[in-house]
Amino acid sequence: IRFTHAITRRPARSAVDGLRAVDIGAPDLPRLAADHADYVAALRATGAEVIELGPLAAYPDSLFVEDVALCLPQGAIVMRPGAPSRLGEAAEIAPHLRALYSTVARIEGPGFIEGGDILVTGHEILIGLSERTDEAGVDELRAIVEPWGHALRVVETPPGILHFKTDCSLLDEGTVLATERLAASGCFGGYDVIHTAPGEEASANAIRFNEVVLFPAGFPETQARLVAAGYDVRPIGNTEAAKLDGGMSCLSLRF
Ligand code: CIR
Repeated sequence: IRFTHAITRRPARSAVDGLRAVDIGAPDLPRLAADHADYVAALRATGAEVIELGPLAAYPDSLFVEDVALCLPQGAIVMRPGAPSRLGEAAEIAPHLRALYSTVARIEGPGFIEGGDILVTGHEILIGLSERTDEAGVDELRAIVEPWGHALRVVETPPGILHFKTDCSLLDEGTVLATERLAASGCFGGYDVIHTAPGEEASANAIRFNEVVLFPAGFPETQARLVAAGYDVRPIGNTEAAKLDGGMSCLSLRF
């Protein structure tokens, strides 16, 4: 939850063509850009250095940088996205990671793994298998990070949920925010869990970043639960990224 850096990528105009499970219309580009700018400002306000990468027209989903890498203290790992249209984003992020890290590993395949399925907590790395992340991808990641001292635990992302972290977030080393449907799978044994309020499942994807919690605006009951638990909540507009199934965690790499 303590970070000195974040990497973000500004949305391209092609974001209107981004992947979405249910089409409720294309994101409004000016609003998407404004929300993205608010997000970057909130990260910067904590004192972190935010590296803003330029838009990539060829990759409509490239604003969701979280999916293409995993940043750990020992090094960075370039992921291998399970969405064919996103595979090329991995090569785009790699040089930026090499500029920041002396160790940059890469998932070579044939497996797939996306950062949205990976929750790094105070004592382990939780990975949800999903439509985007398979056993072979996890095995390859394990071979890289176990020698670095990380324990991996593999769980299932419930069907119909894009990524494991679509439905959960880390609030502090031992506390998660999660939907009831995900917590019901039993994957958070040993953690304190704050549930999203009924009907506010779309607010489960938040991020703890230094002293603040970046949280999608428009989910008052869940926000009140976080405030009552003592968190400093910064609501950020997310209506447009949400049309592409994106949320707070997807928009940055944090390290
Ligand atoms: C996708 O389907 O890949 C994008 N439209 C959304 C990615 C969201 N990323 C995340 O949850 N980490």
